[in-house]
Amino acid sequence: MASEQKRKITAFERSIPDYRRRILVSLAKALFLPPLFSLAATCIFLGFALSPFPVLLAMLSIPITISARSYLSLRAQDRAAKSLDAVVIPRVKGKWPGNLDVALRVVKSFEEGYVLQIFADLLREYDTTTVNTRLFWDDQIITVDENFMKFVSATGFSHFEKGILWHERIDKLLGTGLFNAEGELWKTGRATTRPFFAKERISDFEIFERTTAHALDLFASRSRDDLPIDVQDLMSRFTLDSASEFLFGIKLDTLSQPLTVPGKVKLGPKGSVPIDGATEFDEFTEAFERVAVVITRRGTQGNTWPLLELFEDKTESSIATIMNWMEPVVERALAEKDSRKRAGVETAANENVFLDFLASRTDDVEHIRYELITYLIASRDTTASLLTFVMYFFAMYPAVCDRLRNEILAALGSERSPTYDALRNLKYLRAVLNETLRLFPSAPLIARTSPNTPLVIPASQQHALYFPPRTQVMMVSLILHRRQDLWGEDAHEFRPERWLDPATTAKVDTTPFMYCPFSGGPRICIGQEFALNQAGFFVVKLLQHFKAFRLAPKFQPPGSLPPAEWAGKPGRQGVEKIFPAINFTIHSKGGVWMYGDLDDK
Ligand code: HEM
Ligand SMILES: *[C@@H]1O[C@H](CO)[C@@H](O)[C@H](O)[C@H]1NC(C)=O
Ligand SMILES: CC(=O)N[C@H]1CO[C@H](CO)[C@@H](O)[C@@H]1O
Repeated sequence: MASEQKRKITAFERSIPDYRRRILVSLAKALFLPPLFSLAATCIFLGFALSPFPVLLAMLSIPITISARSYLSLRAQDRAAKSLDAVVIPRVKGKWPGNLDVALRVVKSFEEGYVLQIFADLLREYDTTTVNTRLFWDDQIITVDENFMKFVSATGFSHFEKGILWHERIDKLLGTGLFNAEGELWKTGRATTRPFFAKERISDFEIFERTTAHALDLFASRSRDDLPIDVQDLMSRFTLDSASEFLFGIKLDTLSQPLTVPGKVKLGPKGSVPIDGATEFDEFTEAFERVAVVITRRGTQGNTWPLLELFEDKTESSIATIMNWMEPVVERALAEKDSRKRAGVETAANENVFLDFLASRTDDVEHIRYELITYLIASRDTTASLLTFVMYFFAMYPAVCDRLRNEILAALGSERSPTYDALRNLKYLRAVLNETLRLFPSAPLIARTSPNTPLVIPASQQHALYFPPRTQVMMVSLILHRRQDLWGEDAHEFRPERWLDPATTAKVDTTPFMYCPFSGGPRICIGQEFALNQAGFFVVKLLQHFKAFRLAPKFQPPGSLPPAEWAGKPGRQGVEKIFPAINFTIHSKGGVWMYGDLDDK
């Protein structure tokens, strides 16, 4: 654990509402006010008689108030919907108060079930593509409806924000960064960074070359020793090293740190970790990994996480380490800009580095730091997840691997690196990436919160839907991407060939939100092209050197293989050879251990 570090509080941070206050106020409202009122009322009307009656009534007043409030708010919603000529979103009706039984089902499914299956099940039970879970008497919308998602992300974009729950969890880390910003701040941020992702810049593949070679060397040397490697770990080092290089101009060089050893790992928060618990990353990387774990945990705990952090903000020490590490890096870039300016040089020496690009546009150290950490988070696990699942599919479907390999070798031979244009011409490669992101979209859940006024949402169902005010909606692309009514009977199968069928691409073109691994609308992933280029580049080099892949289930840490009872279940659950899980991004429990067969030309 990092020692207590001091850091400067940023200007942005001073505007963040205090999560402790929010949770204490809502607890007081739910747990203390009703009994207090009830006691006061009994005293006033019955006098101070010492009897069990007022106490009993005071205790009962808590559930009574909650139920009454919930009942009144639902009836008010019903009336509002009617007056707006919309229908209410189907509500889950559990057996226990507050749908506690459903909540337990959700928790159990997140721990032991197939990834997000619980949501697919609920939607099927209510025969709908949008449902209101009403967990703990709260509106919480889940949707896999392409038109609903189009409204939230694109046509009705201006109505939605990331919402208070999101900001409470993550503001301190991401601050004014693009991923986190709202309104005008977001607009300016987007316009400023947009040019960095222009075609000229992302066609320069030199930055991918060295890191790719390094990662493939590690894989190859394992293969020569006839040992498996955890490709999920390999890919997250690969993407962290590449991202830090193009973002900060600094190599974190996690690929040079000792790899996890086959057979000597246990389950970690997001893959395999060494049994003896030691990783040897530098201070920054450690803090970066640690803060991601806390923020994800906050997400899975819902809006009650502040209860566990009443006395200590568990992100504080990691954020201090991260910010203190970045400050001199940013200061140096700004100083270099100033000295260039004094020397009369107009442009930055190397605007291929995001930091220099930002430094030439603003002097705001705090904002630059927030942008850097934002882009590191947004680019790292997402691309690693895509590449990990591509390799998993190569191992599962060797015919796909062979076909892609033939395409690559025919176009580029076994050595030549692809250019931007060469990549674009590899149609089957793009089909494989598309298909992988269809079944395993790296960021499978996107949340938005509605404004203070109710909305009417044009959905695919016959009638427009009433959307309650100040309510969160979770858009679940993973389930949407597997809907048989949109994708056909074989929706659960990995079949890249579907993308070569003009009927599929035509349908995707006319129904854009049926496929949205990068989201859509104004907040569509700004790094989409970059990610596809980086992933495409890596896959080309991979298949130039390796001809086949085999999973190594014996090396998965205990508890990370699909449970026996999954076999024979419908959809992907019945065929999966790994245990997909989500912790913000999608990954494989315990990593993906596999052998690679080198092509010894
Ligand atoms: C396979 C890789 C990737 C996938 C699947 C992916 C997916 C997504 C998705 C779904 C969003 C929308 C999130 C939301 O609105 O809540 C998003 C936003 C974003 N992505 Fe990506 N991403 C990937 C790679 C990257 C890369 C490589 C970068 C940077 C170089 C990047 C930078 C961002 C940023 C900055 C945003 C926020 C944009 C905004 O709010 O305006 N992403 N990404
Ligand atoms: C891949 O998906 C995109 C939609 O994101 C589509 O426009 C494109 O045609 C697809 N390409 C291939 C080759 O599958
Ligand atoms: C499904 C999964 O891997 N969940 C993990 C997410 O991260 C937390 C720690 O932050 C783990 O406890 C979970 O097991």
